[in-house]
Amino acid sequence: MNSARPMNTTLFAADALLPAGWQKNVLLQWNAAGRLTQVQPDSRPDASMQTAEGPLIPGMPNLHSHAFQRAFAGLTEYRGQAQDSFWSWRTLMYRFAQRITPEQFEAIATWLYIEMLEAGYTAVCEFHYVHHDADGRPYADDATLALCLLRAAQNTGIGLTLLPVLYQSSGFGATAATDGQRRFIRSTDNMLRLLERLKPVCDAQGARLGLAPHSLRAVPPEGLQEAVAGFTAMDSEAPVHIHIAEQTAEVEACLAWSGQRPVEWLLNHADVNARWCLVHATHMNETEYARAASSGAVAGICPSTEANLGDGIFDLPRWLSHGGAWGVGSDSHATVNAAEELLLLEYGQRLSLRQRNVLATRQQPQVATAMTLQALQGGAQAAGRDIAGLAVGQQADFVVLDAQHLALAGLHAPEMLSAHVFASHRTSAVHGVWVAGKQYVQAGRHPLHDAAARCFVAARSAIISES
Ligand code: NGQ
Ligand code: ZN
Repeated sequence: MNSARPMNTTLFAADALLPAGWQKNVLLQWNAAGRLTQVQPDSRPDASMQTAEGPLIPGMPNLHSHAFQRAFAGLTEYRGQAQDSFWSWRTLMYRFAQRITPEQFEAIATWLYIEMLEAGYTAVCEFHYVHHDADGRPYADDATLALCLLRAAQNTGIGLTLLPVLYQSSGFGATAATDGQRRFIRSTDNMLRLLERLKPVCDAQGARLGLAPHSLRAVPPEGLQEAVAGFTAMDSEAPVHIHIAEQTAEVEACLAWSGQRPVEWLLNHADVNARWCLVHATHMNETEYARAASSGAVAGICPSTEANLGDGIFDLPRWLSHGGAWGVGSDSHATVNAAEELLLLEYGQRLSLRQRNVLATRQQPQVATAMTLQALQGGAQAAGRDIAGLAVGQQADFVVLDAQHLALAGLHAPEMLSAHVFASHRTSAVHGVWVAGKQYVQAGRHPLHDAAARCFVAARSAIISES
């Protein structure tokens, strides 16, 4: 299946957001491999050239996704016990995860990736941990569910970083995994074999293969050390993602186990560097902020999920004061919208600091512009792919906003992006979306939108009706 339009290799935009900021009359040109070969401001369109319908912005990488959870969004927004929490949500999520078939898994991911493309994401890092069948037995082909994700990315056009997850224990101190975790569990050797099996498949479709030790709760020290070492021997630059310090109970349990906080423990026991993405590093002390930021690791912030699960607020100004890189993920997909994640992230900072325009910088006073450029850099680094924006050599991944959309009409380009992020509107201003130089979204819609939506609803209905 190929859902892209015929190849056009140039586009002219009256306004485009380049790494150094907004530029006028930008000519973009890319090669057959979808890499930018020219990004030329102050150029003139010739009559034959396709022209963007509004401001052109780089496509946003989504650095953290558990695709199957999209079908679970909205299903736990009721009180189930005296005090619901991350942990009570997790119990329900496990129950949901136990029932999904490979066909349903692929249908959910396919629809989700279409939603992402239509919402301004051009790449996704899939933190993939449902490996086995409903009874916890490996599929005849152990890569079955990973291949569903690869096909979903291929069929929709979104760029993929596939992060198979190592999951071995239910808590600190290598406590045995629970029955609810039976679909997730693998030995370290088995994990390395899966990575070897997936590497050529990823390479063939331009996906990046990484590794995700789930968390310090789920991976004992030996597994962490051996898996990272084994994978590094296979690819010394590939991304490594981990959930860390998301909940205060997790910090306390880590202290009780090791005398160290999770981020502190990780920095003391692993070679954390620019390959790493620390997902939900929400609870750090000052020393951890300083050390983790200067390791070069990306902070993976998932504003809508972190709000939905009651995690806490990441101190982004403090992280930035130490030179930290960051990006956004949609994680449980309570929200699937790149602009809304930026909105929620800035609003969390405003609410906690009682200030406005917290994430503006001296060079870039426009908050939405500053955040887009920073999240793009961090997201591209976490994805381990050349998707860091509109510069020669990077992949031609970009989004054109509709300058005629009511929220944007009559504004200058930087304000159009501000309105897109902050002047929330019932309909999106995302108009066209290109990945590797191919257009996958036209007039706000992906060609597979209707068919994929139907399959998603059927899959979700079937899963729910089993309960
Ligand atoms: C996950 N999600 O793996 O889907 C986790 C919950 C856990 C988030 N952390 C499970 N948001 O962390 O144990
Ligand atoms: Zn997660």
